[in-house]
Amino acid sequence: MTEPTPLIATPEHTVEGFVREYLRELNFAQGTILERASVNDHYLALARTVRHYLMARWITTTTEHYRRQPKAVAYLSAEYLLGRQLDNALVAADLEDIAAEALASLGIDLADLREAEVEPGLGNGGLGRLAACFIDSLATMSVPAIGYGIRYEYGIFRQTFVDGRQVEKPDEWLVGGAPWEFAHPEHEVTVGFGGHTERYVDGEGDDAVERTRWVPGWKVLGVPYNYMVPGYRNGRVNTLRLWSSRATHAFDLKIFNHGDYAEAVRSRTFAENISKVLYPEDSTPQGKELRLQQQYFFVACSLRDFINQLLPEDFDLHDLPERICFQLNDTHPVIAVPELMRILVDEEGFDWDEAWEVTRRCFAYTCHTLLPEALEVWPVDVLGRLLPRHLEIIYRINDEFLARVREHSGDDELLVRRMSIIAEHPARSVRMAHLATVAATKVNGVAELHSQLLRDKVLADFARFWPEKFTNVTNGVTPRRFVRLANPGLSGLITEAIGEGWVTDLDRLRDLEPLADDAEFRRRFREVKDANKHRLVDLLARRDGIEIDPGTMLDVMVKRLHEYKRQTLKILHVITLYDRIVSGEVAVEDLVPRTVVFGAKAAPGYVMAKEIIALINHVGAVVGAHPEVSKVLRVAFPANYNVTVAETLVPAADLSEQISLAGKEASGTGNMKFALNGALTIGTDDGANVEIRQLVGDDHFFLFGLTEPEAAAMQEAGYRPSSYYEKNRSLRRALDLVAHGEFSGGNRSTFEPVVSNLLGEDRFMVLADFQSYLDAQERVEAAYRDPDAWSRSAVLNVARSGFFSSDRSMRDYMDRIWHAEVLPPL
Ligand code: GL7
Repeated sequence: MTEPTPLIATPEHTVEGFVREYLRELNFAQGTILERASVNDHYLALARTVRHYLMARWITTTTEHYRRQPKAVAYLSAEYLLGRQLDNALVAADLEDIAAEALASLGIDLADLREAEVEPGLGNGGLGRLAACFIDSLATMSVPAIGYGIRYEYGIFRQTFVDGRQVEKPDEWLVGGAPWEFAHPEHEVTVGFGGHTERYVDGEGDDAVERTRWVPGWKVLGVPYNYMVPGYRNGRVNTLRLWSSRATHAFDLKIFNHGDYAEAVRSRTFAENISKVLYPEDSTPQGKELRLQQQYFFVACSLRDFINQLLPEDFDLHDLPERICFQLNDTHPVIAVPELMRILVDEEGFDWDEAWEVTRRCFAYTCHTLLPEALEVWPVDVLGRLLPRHLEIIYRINDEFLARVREHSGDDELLVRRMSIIAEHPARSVRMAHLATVAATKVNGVAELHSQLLRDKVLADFARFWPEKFTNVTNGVTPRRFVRLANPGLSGLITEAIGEGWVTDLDRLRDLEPLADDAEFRRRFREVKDANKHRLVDLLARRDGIEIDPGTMLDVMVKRLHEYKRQTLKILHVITLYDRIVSGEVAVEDLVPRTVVFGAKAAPGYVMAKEIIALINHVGAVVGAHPEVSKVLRVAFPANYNVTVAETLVPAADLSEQISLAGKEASGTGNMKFALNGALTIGTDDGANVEIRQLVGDDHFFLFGLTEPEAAAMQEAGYRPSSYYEKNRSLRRALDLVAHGEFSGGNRSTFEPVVSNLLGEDRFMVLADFQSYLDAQERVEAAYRDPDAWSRSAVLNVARSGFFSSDRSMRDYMDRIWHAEVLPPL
């Protein structure tokens, strides 16, 4: 690359400048005029206008990365749950006021255009959202970083309810146009699949070496789509590069040459299927072959792209570890390890040891789970058929690794079997977490407790073998999206009190602590919460036709539907309250009025999760229809919970439900968003809850439930859930109501699977924690009755949660794992 040509000037940062640019977009890109434009025309014109203000920063940042060749980070993630782009870009470019005024001068309401954006839902839940927070923080901190992933044509399904049951609809997020992406077909990458490997002799005489080459059976193309990742007012814009699959041009030729149209189209369909749809399983991969194709497709494209496009032509790949750290976001991208080995050994002529030395220094691995069923495993026949060369490489990595284990452990064959990358039972397969751990310079968990359990349980043999490899980085969330953008009222209040530095230095929230004792500040804090509740009331009325009372306590449980997260525990609490009122045990006057809000998608194939959704909706209907109960208790379950809904819901919440069985939720990040927005947490000693409680203080957190060691010991001793049913009257009554058809029109079979699962197995110990949860809820009620004390606690939650900024997470990754450079802000 030579000197960059000077840029066309960025549009003027004024209302007039904005109007001019906007009208130009409307006329020349949308081909319409103000009077004729549809809402979508307006939205697209607006998006492009905003984008123009960021363009110079983007080009400058990219050019500087190329010129300086700094130590950088490539985040490899199969998911990015981005949320809407417009507002984030407006805030980053400092254009909110200008844009609103400019549009108003044209008779357009910015709020209407915001609503036109369909969020890119290219992720399932916490893991995908975390990736989105991380790239935001990296850009804001001027770290040279690139995100690599997949441009799914269909993101996470759109959830609807029919008779209270989940029905999935395709997420057609691209149909209205995609103004935030830039396609670069000229940078397409070819990716092979299948075929076979062959040995050949390279060179002659003394120089002759035996080499291996992979002859793929078929190929597909990856086309990159670039997205801006704007830093917050620091002049930097990083890149997110998502890959879309296409058939190779050879297939087009075939159509003409052989007239075999059907076959050509079939091949095309195969290729295009790879990036067609996001797998909707959260924490429980189904081991589908297409998923492995997706994984290999995007990492092969990304490595090739990094080497060909981002490194200078004369770059010596021996120096790769000085230039990049590829961060593996869970096991999904781990096939990148044998891919880099293949590139170095087969294509670049490295000898094996040299290649391994480079590879192992280039990767780091984040594990995001503790559930054994979430650890990805690929049957060797699937992997070998799809990626024969990679399987050979994995075998060799394993052989060399196990030789070292034997050397160190004196042939402890049980240990060798446990640590092997290849599992023999129930079927011969590749354990991707083992491969990642063997290859990575560092392995991290995502909260203190999780990292500890990784070291002690899930990866204990590895932690003994390589203690220095293991570290923790507690997750974080971006304060830009989840406070500054989502909660303008609170943001204004904070800025007024302590200045605006907190947006990029969240530890400053500490300065709010004294204000928790200031009655006037608390009053204004309550005013903000109240206004946020009214915003939520409007949203739910408009979007879902759900009516809620802003005068009630807002008790919120939003996250994927999973048994380990224990939405059933929450609904059993609701049923208990219902029962107590209906049976006359308590008078409605004695209860704190609450609205319990759920938001949750279930993986389409996860039958029990879908039953639980139906149960919640049915309980909600009965509760809402009861003349007495509904005075103090309502259940709202808006369908299709997503990032956009979270942005209105989280700031309105009073109570945050984080009630997983201890030792099961790796971290959680919703828990952080709620605390930062001044909700109090009712939670178990699990994941990042532990750290939230330590920071905000026991008096401002409602702890309940078994600890991880207690739960483990109880399981060990033989957990018998029915004993709780027998002992605990409230629990018995609640479960009996469900079993007897109270919420299913008298039909006893409807929720039988849920009840018998709880009574028979109850893998996540809902019944064991039930009483403790009820007791904690009584403490919540008592606390809520004193609004002043409650808001004091809420303010302290905000003031003490600055640690949970993803900027801090990024600093920790930088110090402990990446050691990348930081560029000066522009
Ligand atoms: C998850 C964990 O379940 C969640 O606790 C964590 O906060 C998140 C980000 O680290 O990662 N692991 C996982 O497989 N999914 C998650 O959300 C889908």
